[in-house]
Amino acid sequence: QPLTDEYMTLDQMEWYLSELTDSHPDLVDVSSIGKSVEGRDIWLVHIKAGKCREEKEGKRGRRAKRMARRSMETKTLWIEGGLHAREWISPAVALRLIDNFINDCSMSETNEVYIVPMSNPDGYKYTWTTDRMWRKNRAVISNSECKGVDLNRNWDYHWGVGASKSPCSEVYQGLSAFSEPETQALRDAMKKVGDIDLVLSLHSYGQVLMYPWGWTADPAPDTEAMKKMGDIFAGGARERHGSTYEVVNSAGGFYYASGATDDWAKGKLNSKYVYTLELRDGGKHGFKLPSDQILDAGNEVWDGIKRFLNALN
Ligand code: 0X9
Ligand code: ZN
Repeated sequence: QPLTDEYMTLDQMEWYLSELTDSHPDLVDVSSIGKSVEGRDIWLVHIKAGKCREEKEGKRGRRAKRMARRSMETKTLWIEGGLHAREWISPAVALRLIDNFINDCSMSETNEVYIVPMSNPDGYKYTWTTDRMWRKNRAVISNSECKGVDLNRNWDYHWGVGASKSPCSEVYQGLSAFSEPETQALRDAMKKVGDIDLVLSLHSYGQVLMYPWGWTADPAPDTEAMKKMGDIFAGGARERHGSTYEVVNSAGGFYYASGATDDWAKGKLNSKYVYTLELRDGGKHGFKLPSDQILDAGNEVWDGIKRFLNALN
């Protein structure tokens, strides 16, 4: 089943993911890493290193695999999509990246790839049924009329420094760090993988690639390396359609905000390369990016990731 040029409903995404394992039983593993507030599964797609060529070429592939492995070190990457409900291009691009990694063995043969295309299923569902501009999850907050925690303010790294304590705010941080089952599930799954070289959190919009910290403007470890590799990503992403992605520090170039995936991945997981990527567009359509841009948006990010991974090796 090929991906279409339309945004998928949550049900369509789940069908798509379940078919993936049927058609790629050895290469792809899809597992639930936990449940949302309303009880929906959060799916993790693992595209396993060293399986792609074998699946496509049989014995011949196995030989090619040994050759490829000799010259390259296996890297591990983690891509998080759909944390913010209204940013529809994020899960759409995450799904395209899954497709790209499965079909292009030059990347998946030598890299362990983990992708969570939809991290906030309740919020996403809500944007289809009720409020297209919903951002948070759908947590019920005691003693409040308002619902939802901003899942990108709920991670436990300098939590509470730069986010809202008001449940009615769009950037409500929650009652405590990791109060939400969605962030707990993501945290536990990332810790289980452990050694992750590249963490990429997909958001929209603005076409900006941000490196930590977000909670302070002080430089994070590996800042120079993250900048340099960020520029390599941006160079790749620009090639196909001329789209520009600006590489900036979160707090310095964007705004202060604590409790995001990126700061936790940098500060607690100690991944070397950590980014939040604001996808298309620059502001013309914003969160309501027309679906005829999904393919181009996905392809340019794929180009950037390929450049990035090739430069790492
Ligand atoms: O504010 C956010 O959560 C992200 N932007 S968005 O428009 N998609 O909501 C940016 C997060 C950047 N990282 C940190 N501030 N740590
Ligand atoms: Zn976002």
